[in-house]
Amino acid sequence: MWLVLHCLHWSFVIVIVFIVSLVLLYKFAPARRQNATELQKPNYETDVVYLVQFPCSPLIRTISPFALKLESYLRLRNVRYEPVYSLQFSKKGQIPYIELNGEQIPDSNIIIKELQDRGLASRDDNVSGDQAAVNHLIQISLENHTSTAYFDWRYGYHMEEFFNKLIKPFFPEGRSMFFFRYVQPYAFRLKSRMHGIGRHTQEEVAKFSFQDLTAISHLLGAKPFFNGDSPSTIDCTIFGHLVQMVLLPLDTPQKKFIKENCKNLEDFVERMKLRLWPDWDDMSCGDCMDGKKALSLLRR
Ligand SMILES: N[C@@H](CCC(=O)N[C@@H](CS)C(=O)NCC(=O)O)C(=O)O
Repeated sequence: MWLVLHCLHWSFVIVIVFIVSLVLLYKFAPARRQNATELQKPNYETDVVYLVQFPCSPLIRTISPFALKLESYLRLRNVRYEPVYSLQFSKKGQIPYIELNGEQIPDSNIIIKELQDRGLASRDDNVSGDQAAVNHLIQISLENHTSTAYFDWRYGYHMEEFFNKLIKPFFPEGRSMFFFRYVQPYAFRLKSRMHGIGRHTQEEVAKFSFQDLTAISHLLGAKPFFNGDSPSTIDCTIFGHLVQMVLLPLDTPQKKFIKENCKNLEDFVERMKLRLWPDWDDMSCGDCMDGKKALSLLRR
């Protein structure tokens, strides 16, 4: 028995070391590092925000809640922007990022602050100190807890269906897609485990996310938007994540929970779509990328 456990333990360690090596090799290969600062939109216009994001996906616009938050925010604040579709990650190794006057700025939260500091986007007005504090906590919960729960479900355990429905239609084929499809499930389960949430059963993880959703639904109540009658930054953040749960064409536990228990969140998604995304269907279809693909994507 001890020997079996011992062997299991070591085979687990070997598999993990193998996966970690693959991930590290992939993420930090010299060519990748070199490309990270290459402009995805070299022929840019002054003060136009070029939003570098993944190729689009059917029904949900993008698989990245962070890119959807940022793009919704740019629309909310009427910032002049253009999407650039790419699979090239930023120097911090993530998507989305922006290119502004030849400079790359990663991370949706840093970008929003930078745009405000540079006078390219207005700040939220009419948000009290208490509301701002609650908004901050909602954002932190969604970005560091709820999203890990629903990512764990889709990337860790339902990748094949997710890949066929959301990635295959408009993403190019190639090495990174192969990696995403076949290695990411293991890499994500390892990531969730290191995060801590992945040490629980899938049922428990789903229940944690339901608690977050119940709290968010309670905070919205009967209001049209989270801070009152008109949308603000936090609405864009929440919208980005709710789309991943409500509109994803997969039977996720979070979608079922929202439909059965948080009707106001489902209505909120539709309200945000009407307000900021009258072109939602067009922007969730492959043709919207015509003329807007980065060279790095076309080269693949
Ligand atoms: N804090 C970042 C999070 C961005 C993020 O996690 N992006 C994901 C795609 S949705 C990513 O690039 N993941 C790759 C990785 O973290 O290695 C933001 O707000 O922009």
